[in-house]
Amino acid sequence: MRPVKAGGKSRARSSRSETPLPNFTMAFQPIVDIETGVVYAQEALVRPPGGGSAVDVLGQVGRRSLHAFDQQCRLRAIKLAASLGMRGFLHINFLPNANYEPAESVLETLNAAEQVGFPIENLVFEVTESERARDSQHLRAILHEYRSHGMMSAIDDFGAGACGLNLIAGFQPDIVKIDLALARNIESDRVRLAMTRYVVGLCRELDITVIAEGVETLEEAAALRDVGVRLCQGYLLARPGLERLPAPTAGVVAAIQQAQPCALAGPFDAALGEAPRRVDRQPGG
Ligand SMILES: [Ca+2]
Repeated sequence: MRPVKAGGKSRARSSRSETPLPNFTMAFQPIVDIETGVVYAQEALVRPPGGGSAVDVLGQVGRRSLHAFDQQCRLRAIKLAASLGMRGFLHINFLPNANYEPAESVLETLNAAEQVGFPIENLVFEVTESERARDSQHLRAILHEYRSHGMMSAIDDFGAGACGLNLIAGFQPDIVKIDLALARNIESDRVRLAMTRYVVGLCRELDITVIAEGVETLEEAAALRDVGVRLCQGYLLARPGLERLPAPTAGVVAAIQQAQPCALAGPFDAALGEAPRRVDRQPGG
């Protein structure tokens, strides 16, 4: 791939940062295919150098430093993932409210990936609903720019905001991550089960991959399995690992596969199950 030069605008923006950027590193948390046990992707999460909460780092980032910090985060994530020999998809979070210019935003990412030989097509950018709602036209332009370079996008925390369906109407992401609040105790909640089943059906029809996040118990995982969710992330499968790529907890995938059917879920519509699924696309590189 041709080297890409970052524009002067980007440097100017970084240099007007008001506060120095805090020290930070990255943890990774896997997204696991519960049908095969394969790690489908790893999500990069900001952490203080010795471990702890992302809030401890983000609280030190001034408003005018958000963009520079966001760029640093993705560079760090890509470089660290490459140095750890990551093979699958790498999910990176868009920092809410960072000021992006579509073309500019993509250049440093392309440069970083190229520097360390990380395949561009394995990058997935997660955007929260709230971020999209703030300025959906602008964000759509950014996501189109990323897509034009072969990168993927995911709507994060889907279902947490008020306008999830409007988002999908305006821009079809590659991936939808169902908000962890929908997974909580889903096995005993007819409403959450129905909503999740609906999202799964909708996404299959639109060729969008579904990921359930915040999966904490075997019962939740079994209920998600029974409404057709195949990709799961959460403490049940693996906690985030500081500067390492965690594998799923030993035996957990087999336990999910063998878990009793969820009594409330009922049989999953076989016709839906035959639709093509983006999960069949394997990461390159
Ligand atoms: Ca996320």
